Amino acid sequence: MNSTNLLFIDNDDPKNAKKLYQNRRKKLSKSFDGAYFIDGLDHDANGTHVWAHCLSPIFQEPLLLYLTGINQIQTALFVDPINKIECLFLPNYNAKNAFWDGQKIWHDEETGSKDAQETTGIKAIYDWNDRHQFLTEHIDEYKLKKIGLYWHQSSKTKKVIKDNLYKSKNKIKKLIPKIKVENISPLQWQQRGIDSVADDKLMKEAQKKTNCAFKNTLAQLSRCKTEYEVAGYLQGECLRQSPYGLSFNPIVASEKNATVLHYISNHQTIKKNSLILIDFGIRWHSVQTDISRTIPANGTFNPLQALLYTIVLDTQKYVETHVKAGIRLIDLNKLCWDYLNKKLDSQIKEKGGSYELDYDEKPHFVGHRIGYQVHDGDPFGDYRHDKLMDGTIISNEPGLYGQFKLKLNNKLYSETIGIRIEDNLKVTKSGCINYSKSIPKEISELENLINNA
Ligand SMILES: [Mn+2]
Repeated sequence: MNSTNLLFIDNDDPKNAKKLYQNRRKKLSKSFDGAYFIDGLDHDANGTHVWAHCLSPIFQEPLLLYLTGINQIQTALFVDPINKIECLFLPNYNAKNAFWDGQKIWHDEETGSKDAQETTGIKAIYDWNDRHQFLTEHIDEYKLKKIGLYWHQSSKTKKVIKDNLYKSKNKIKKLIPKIKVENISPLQWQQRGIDSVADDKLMKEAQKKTNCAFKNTLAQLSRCKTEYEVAGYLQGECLRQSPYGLSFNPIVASEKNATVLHYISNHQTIKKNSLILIDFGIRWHSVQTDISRTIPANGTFNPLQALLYTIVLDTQKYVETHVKAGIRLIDLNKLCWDYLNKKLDSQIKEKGGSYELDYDEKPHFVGHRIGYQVHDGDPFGDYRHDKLMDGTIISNEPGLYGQFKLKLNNKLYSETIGIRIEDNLKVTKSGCINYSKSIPKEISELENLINNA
């Protein structure tokens, strides 16, 4: 199996990939102390919305990817550590399907699923369609008392997300009513929190690629009259760096559009004197980046833009000095916005200026976990209340959104502005490693890059 077909993510280390995934499965078995079953997706994004035809090089549920590396739909995993059984459920070989969409990692009776065994290192391969029958028989035969399943439920509010994972859980509960079902969600999030990426090497490569895409886009900035031209160069540059594509739809928002946090329409004409907020990232094997930079469209920050930008940049640096294992994201969040709001008072209000923010105190969280999902961690954000662990990757992304007025050098400046600066950090025992530190963000660096392109 050639990893470039993206079906088995070997993290550029084909020799050790099987071992990596095996160790993760073992670790989860150990902490759960029982059998678990992870049901994958039946169809990809285009299968749910047939009209969408979206570009989506990542197809599978992130936990299944994390435990197997298999990036294809109709895949499921069952691990029973007590009886030493580990099996994969895969799509049944189908010549017509292979003709239309290419090879998959198949269950293939004719070859004894040899390809799948060799690729994944898992010996027991079954037809995806037989997974429920298999579970029923296995539980009966080995008299299992409990099974671990995976679905999204907040441990704080008990709220659930009624997606395919939830439906799969309900189906199994109905099918095998006598077995006790436990949610392995908290355990796997904990494990993924300190082991969300294969290693530092990939993340460093990913950041280097992100940096290239950003700099190459800056070099084209003077040719762009619209946000979508910038977005076009940016996406093209990202895709030139990685066949795994972008981490998410990029945001290219000029002037007041940057005050819309998830502005992705990227359709407007860029005014010459405005700032452009760019939020984007690439995927590289299992690793993802999530970077924001705010740049002057004409290559120069005006004095008020520079002042506001510096407030955000100083806040980001201040937050970074507080990141280390043991602190919680909610603590960093408080530090961040207290610092930024104080700076606004001392540098705008007390200097005779005025401002109006588009929010009360905090526009968004200072950061989030990054892993197999670009927004990793439980989707309810319960993890923000937990102490950060050594090895967790987080974003550090203060922002400022609103209307600002200030007289500087005897000239009144007025700006409707959105500024966000985002880096990716790895939490360590003594502090953090800033993976994104070489991606330009100082005012002089940005101005030089744009003007000397
Ligand atoms: Mn982010």
